[in-house]
Amino acid sequence: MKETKETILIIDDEDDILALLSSLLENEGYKIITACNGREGLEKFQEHNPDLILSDVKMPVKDGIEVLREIKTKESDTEVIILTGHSDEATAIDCLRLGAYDYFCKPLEDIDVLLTAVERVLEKRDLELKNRALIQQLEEMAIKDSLTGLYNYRYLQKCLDEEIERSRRYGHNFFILMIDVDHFKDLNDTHGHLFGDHVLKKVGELISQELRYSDRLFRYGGEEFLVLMNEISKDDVPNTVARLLAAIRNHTFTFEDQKSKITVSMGGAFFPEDVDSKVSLIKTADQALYRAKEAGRNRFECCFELSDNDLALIMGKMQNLAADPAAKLGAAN
Ligand code: GH3
Ligand code: MG
Ligand code: MG
Repeated sequence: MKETKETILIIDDEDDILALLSSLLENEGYKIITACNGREGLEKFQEHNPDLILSDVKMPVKDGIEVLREIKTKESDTEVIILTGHSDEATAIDCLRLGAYDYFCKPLEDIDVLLTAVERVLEKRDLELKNRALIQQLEEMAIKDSLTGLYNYRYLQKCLDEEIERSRRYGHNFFILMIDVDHFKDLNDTHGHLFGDHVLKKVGELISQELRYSDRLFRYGGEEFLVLMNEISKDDVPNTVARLLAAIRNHTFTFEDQKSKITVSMGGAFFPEDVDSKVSLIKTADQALYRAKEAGRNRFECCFELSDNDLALIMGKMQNLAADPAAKLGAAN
């Protein structure tokens, strides 16, 4: 008996063929589902998502070719082997063109040949699925940072190039926010590098929780993060940065038996309002971040004017949230 339990759907309008193939393949350890015409076959396909279909060609209601066509247009991973009468061999060859793996003429002369084909096609499918998962994993690894799971610096460069291109072509603007953990070196020195690693992962999570679906978060470098935001106006900035500053300031980082609180500083810049190239965009946000550090940390700076009201909003919301971390920001307005 086979150990793996792949599912095979057999579609045929001849009861004795269904019975024969079911018993043979069940004996090999496969899980068998049967259908007596194309329409029922497609219903069972939807319901069970089988690994393989063995399908007759000439059947009432819906024939094997229609079954094959529908399955292949659904971009399904299900393989198909066609069973047909000798008089229909030309049609069976058409089925190969439509994506069937193989075909066999009935009556089946050597059942072992069919069993071998079933085994081979399922092995091929298994290998293809594993390869696909591996490629997906490699693609993820190429754009993600291994510690935080956030997008990495290399992917940021690509995204910025694309955003700038989009902005020039369609006139959209976008905003970048550089975020740097304050006195992170001291934190490492006091609590150890592993605690520092935990804080970096958690900061990534805390920032993510405050972002919208369309925002993208990157680990820019050691203890620096960058948020790329589309569809944000200058008026939205104070609210957004206040939320982020507060979320981090109010969190107590706990790892093993150690606890600590941290703050972050932020610098922001809009493209194309503030700058005209990727280099100047990064430089401008970086300079704003530097000014936030110089001004005492735990704050936000940018190169556009923030009104006194905006600043009061940022500080006010931070204090509100510090007093009541559960408070909703919107309520402070
Ligand atoms: P400032 O407030 O001016 O930003 O001071 P700072 O101490 O945060 O900045 P500084 O650039 O002096 O130090 C950053 C530290 O971040 C130094 C480096 O060892 C640490 N660091 C960088 N990457 C990692 C990491 O992956 N894990 C840990 N635990 N520490 C890291
Ligand atoms: Mg720092
Ligand atoms: Mg830094």
